[in-house]
Formats: sequence, C-alpha cells, structure tokens
Amino acid sequence: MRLKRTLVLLTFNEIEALPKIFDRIPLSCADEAFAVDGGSTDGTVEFLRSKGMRVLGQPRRGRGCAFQVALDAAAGEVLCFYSPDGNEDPDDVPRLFEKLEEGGYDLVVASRMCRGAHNEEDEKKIRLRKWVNLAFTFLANALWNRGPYLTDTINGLRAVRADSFRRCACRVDGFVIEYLMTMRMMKLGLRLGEIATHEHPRLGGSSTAHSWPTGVEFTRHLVAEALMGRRVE
Ligand SMILES: Nc1nc2c(ncn2[C@@H]2O[C@H](COP(=O)(O)OP(=O)(O)OP(=O)(O)O)[C@@H](O)[C@H]2O)c(=O)[nH]1
Ligand SMILES: [Mg+2]
Repeated sequence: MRLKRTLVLLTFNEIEALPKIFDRIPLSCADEAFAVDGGSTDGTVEFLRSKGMRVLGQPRRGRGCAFQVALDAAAGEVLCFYSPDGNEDPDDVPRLFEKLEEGGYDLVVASRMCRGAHNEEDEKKIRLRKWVNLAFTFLANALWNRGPYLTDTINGLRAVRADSFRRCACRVDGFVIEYLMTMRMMKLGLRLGEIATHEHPRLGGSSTAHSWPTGVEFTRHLVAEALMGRRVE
C-alpha cells in the first residue's frame, strides 16, 4: 500500500558535505521533503533554501529534538530520516519507503551490520564504535525483541510510520533518539525490518557525536528502559 511519504533532512553545520551530495538525494520519491536544522552558522540553511528546500528550526540543539520537530510538522504517514554528511547512501531512501510499505513494517532501518552491509569501520582492525554498537544492539534484542533479530538498532537512516513513532513517546534531545525509538518499538511488539546499507566516510566537516558522552547517554537510557519493564512512559 502506498503511504503518504515525508523525507526529512537533518543538518547541523554541514556546508562542506551537503553541496557534494545534495543533488543525489531522491527528493521526488517523497510527497513532501523538508530539512530540520540544529542552528547552523556556516551557510547550510542558506544553501538548502537556495535549492528550494523548506527549512525548520529547532527550539533546542540535538537530533532527538530534530526528530520531534519533524514528527510534529510532517504531513506524511511515513517519515524517512536522511543525514546529508556523506555517511548515508541516498539511494537507500526509496528502498526504505518501499520496504516499509510492502512489508507492512512500523520501522525499517538501513543496517550497517547485516549480511551484505558495510560499516565505516570495516577496514579498520580495531572497530571500537562498531563493537559498542553491536553490544547495545544485542542487549536491546535480548531484552525486548519478539520478532526477527534486528542487526542495527542505532543507525539514523530509517523509515518509520508516524503513528507508531508517536506511540513511543520519545522525549530526548540528543543522539540516543534512534536507539530509544528502536527499544520502545520492540517493547510495543511493533514490526521491525531492515535493509543492508553501505556506510561511507564523511564528505567533509566534523562529527558532533562524541563517543564517550554518547556511550554514557546510551547506557543511561538502556538501564532506564530496563527498569521500566515493558512500559514506554
Ligand atoms: N537537525 C539536526 N541535525 C543534527 C544535529 N546534530 C547533528 N545533526 C546531523 O546529524 C547527522 C549525524 O551527525 P554526525 O555528527 O555526523 O554523527 P555521526 O554520523 O555519528 O558521526 P560521523 O560518522 O563522524 O559522521 C549529520 O547530518 C548532522 O549534521 C542537530 O542538533 N540537529
Ligand atoms: Mg555522520
């Protein structure tokens, strides 16, 4: 069943990477597309507007806050989140929408961990970020997933049904938003699927997801969710 689709671009100071990838983003596969910007000061917003994009601001910094702004503003029944810094393959956007619609899923994640996928760290010997992500993913699956194992609970490139996302009542501002959304969807017994993706290096600029504070935040939320049992609020 074809659902009404909203494509959301998430940006914070991405003027180095964004112009290199923008023309490859398949905006026309969605019924509406807009950007949510975390307060860029480097010309990112001006670039997006010059391309005819609607750009929404956020009351506070952080990806979690951006997801909430997008959910409130979206006219679509399904949202796909795309971060235009070069990590994510734009060709996955229509694949995510299609898999969600055809499979009747509530959430479809572009996995960097399943067979046929590629992780940014796969060329390295020590894959610290990947291994930590795999551990968080294992714990979420072991605690709550009653469906098929989801190999990447954290990646931001994903399509989600708006009504299912609302049921999760995620009220966080930071980078933990995707992990929290996935944990709560598992708790609610919703249908989760994945496609294999190829994660590329950034095309410029720098990450604001610093490993230590992000890891501590993930642990704090995992423990809080475990203490809440099957409740989501
Ligand atoms: N709307 C919005 N987007 C944000 C915010 N913070 C980061 N982003 C975007 O979210 C995406 C992911 O952030 P990154 O800092 O690249 O984190 P990462 O992908 O884990 O790190 P790298 O692998 O080094 O790229 C990028 O497109 C950022 O521009 C924010 O506060 N608001
Ligand atoms: Mg990135």
